[in-house]
Amino acid sequence: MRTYLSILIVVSVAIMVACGSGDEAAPATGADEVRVYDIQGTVVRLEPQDKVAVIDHGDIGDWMKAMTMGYPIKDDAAYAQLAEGDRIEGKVYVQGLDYYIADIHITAKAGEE
Ligand SMILES: [Cu+2]
Repeated sequence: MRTYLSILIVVSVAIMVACGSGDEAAPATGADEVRVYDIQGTVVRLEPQDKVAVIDHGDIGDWMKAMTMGYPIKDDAAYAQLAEGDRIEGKVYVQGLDYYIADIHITAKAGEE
């Protein structure tokens, strides 16, 4: 019984160590390097509480097909300029599962061509 318990503890510690080192090793591998893509689309909705713009966009490189989805925008001034219906272009910064839009230009204000 003591032997069984000892093995259980050793295995548990080994698992914890393995998980811990995995987390630490992730950044060093470069697997989560930042990738940058062009995005073009139309603002269909703004969610100011989250500083998210829901954008109906075309294909984004090899990262995402054309769809309508929300993108965080970190730059307060850039976010404040946006209105629903604006056509925009900019850059999507992708790192792992994280992404946001920056370098935004409004190519046509809502209601204009
Ligand atoms: Cu998407």
